[in-house]
Amino acid sequence: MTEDKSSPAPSDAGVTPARRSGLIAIVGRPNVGKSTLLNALVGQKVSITSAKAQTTRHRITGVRTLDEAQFVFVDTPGFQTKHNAALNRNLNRTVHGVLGDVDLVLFVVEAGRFGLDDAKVLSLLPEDRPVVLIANKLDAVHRRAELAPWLKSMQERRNFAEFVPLSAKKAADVTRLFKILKPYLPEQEWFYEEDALTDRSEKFLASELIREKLFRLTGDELPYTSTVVIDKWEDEGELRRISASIIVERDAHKGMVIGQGGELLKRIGSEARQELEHLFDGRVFLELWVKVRSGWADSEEHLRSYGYE
Ligand SMILES: Nc1nc2c(ncn2[C@@H]2O[C@H](COP(=O)(O)OP(=O)(O)OP(=O)(O)O)[C@@H](O)[C@H]2O)c(=O)[nH]1
Ligand SMILES: [Mg+2]
Repeated sequence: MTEDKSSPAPSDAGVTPARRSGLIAIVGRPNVGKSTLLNALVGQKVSITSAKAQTTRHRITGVRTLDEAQFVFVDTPGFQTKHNAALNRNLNRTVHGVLGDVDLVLFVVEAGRFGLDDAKVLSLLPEDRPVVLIANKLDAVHRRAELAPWLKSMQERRNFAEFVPLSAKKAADVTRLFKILKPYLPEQEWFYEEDALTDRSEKFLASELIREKLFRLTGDELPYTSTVVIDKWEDEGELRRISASIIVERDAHKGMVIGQGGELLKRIGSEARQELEHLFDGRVFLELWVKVRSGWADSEEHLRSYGYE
């Protein structure tokens, strides 16, 4: 519970607006920019992003409190329609789980595009909740004239509460989005402290940041079924000593991660370390290993042991 410093004295009643708070799910097919949007809304990176599809694997809560309103956003994995491995079933379960108890849904698509995979996600959204259509990557749309008929066609797909074309990478667009969303938050007490950013631990954020560098620095040959686990974590005053393993499915993948003369693994480690030091505002000693566990992404047991809910 948040300490209630700013609630009005009885004589002020009616002057200070009542507190609002709500749970807002961010859903859409892979790679439409959900996590980029979450980070922009929170004002700090709490969810990793990459040009590869299927970057996000967990539900990640990001919190932003502005005046009397606390926005609790939940980033979700891009909903899978193609593959059916245990990992993908797990990701889809996560999306379903989040949709159960939200106040509002942000359905993210790429502006000007609506495919079968988008339609599949739309069909999962609860009928009885307001859904805001976010048409992201507006900066990448060169024929603006075609957007109006596209938006009109979107109106026929569902009774959307709002239509918001934007770019998650433009600060002014994100500010505008807060104004649009605020009226949808129910009047109720906040769930988090005023300065909370996420419900995730330092350990989780560290493993995710390493995975982000892995995803960003390796080519498309490395299948998305690689993951990162933290093996050891020691705090020595300001210094964090972290030992982590990158888990891949095959020996050949191990070589891809390590690179010629170990160069790539070094770069993954050094970029991850720099970002972790910035995030934790303290020194980090990071040791990285690469291990082969064939079939981990297809085994429910392995998934659980690697932290998949
Ligand atoms: N041009 C442009 N690119 C964007 C924008 N938002 C996100 N991107 C890019 O789109 C790619 C995917 O972004 P993510 O935020 O990882 O997408 P996601 O929907 O979370 O993807 P998954 O977690 O894999 O489902 C990245 O390369 C982003 O930089 C935008 O507004 N404009
Ligand atoms: Mg994501």
